[in-house]
Amino acid sequence: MDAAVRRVTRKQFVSTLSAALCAPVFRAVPGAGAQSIPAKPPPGRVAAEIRDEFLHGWRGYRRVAWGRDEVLPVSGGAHEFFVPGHSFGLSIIEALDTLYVMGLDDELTAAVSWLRDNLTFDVDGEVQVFEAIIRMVGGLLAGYAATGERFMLDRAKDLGDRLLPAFMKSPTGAPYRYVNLRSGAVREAHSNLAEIASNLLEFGELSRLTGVASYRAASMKAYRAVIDRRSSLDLLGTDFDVERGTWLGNVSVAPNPPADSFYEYLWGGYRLFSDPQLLEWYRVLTKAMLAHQIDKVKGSLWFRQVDMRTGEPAGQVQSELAAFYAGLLAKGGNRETGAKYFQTWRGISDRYALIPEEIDYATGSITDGRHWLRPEYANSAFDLWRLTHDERYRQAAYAYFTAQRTHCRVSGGYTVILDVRPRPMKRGDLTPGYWFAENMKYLYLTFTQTPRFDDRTAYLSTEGKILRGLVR
Ligand code: DMJ
Repeated sequence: MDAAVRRVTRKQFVSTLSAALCAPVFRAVPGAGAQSIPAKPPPGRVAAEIRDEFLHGWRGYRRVAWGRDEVLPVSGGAHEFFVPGHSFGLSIIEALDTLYVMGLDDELTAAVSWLRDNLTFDVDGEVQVFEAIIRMVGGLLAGYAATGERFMLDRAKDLGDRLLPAFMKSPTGAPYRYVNLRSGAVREAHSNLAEIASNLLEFGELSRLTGVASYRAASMKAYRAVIDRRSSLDLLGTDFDVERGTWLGNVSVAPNPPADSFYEYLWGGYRLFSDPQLLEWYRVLTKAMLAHQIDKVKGSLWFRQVDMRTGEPAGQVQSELAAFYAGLLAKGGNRETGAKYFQTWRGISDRYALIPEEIDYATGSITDGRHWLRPEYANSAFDLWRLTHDERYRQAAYAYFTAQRTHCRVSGGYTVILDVRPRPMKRGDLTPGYWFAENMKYLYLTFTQTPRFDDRTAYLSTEGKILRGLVR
């Protein structure tokens, strides 16, 4: 899948908004309602089931796509995520710390050995800066924390050095979207919030571990470039010209993509590096979002799109990717609002079994029926479980897990779904790397305790990388 397809742009939002006007009203899909999930799923048994399913997907990848970026589990093919014709073994990098916490040590040894022998970033190819940082820099840092293998830190640093020109060559400090790993040539000044700032956790850790300050400094400069241009209501736009330092449009789509992890990394950055500036920014921007964007429809809580200058409503579309925000709100101290937002998504999960990519909550219609094996809902269930130990979050996580097992499991692993409405659901042919990094890790850690994961100190990135809290 093309990298551009994965993130929902504001342009896509506008087009789905108009498409939604002609879409049918929400109807329950026959057989899609809440499954009979026990109120208290037995954690030991469930953790074993989750580990088994992770292994099923992993063995599918090993069998036909070992060393390639991502597996196509239905056709038995593979594809490269970043550079056509060149593999970084992305799924291996994505899986490292999941293999570790699940105690799959032989698999981890094979993964480490493949990376040691094959991974190089000296490639004459262009990568998307945001994806390279959250998936590969973050994955290697988590792999280093899990194994102590120094070469992983060295390669994370090498990659970080090759990505830095995207920040350094920008007049504002907000990074260009693409960089050539060998030449340092940059491209695409029209970026967005998530891509500009979802690097502070990885670059901050890289600075901490290497003693080189420039990575974290670059991330902070990128944040400042955008936040200094907030509106008088303390709202941000979504798309941003990193050369001119101007907004490309005035609509705040947060917490939807492509704004989502911009907010996640303010809180995460504060937690990891104790920087009071990040806490202040998080508080100011969150207060404005809660004041202007909350929308209550038939007992459910959503976040509407608004004009950043006036707060006037500009849309009522919600992406599945926004589901992460329930957990973030709770972590940041807005526990009740986070719990209500999670409840909203629980309703969608119960209705369709699997959460579709995008819905128009005003008309009650699906505007994009795909289910891309995304982890955001499981991520919030995990965050809320860690904070509250309320069994309802385990129950929600187990329902999500069993629905994926029912609808997405194929003999070659797990696949994305093209449409969640028909029965049987219409299947695609891809296991995204983040399925190995995120879904199965959040689910597993929701149901089990392992001495390898210190829940009190752990902090996970937007790609589910355990940057702090792994114990060797
Ligand atoms: C992942 O790469 C990360 O969770 C990112 O923050 C958003 N998109 C995907 C999963 O949906």
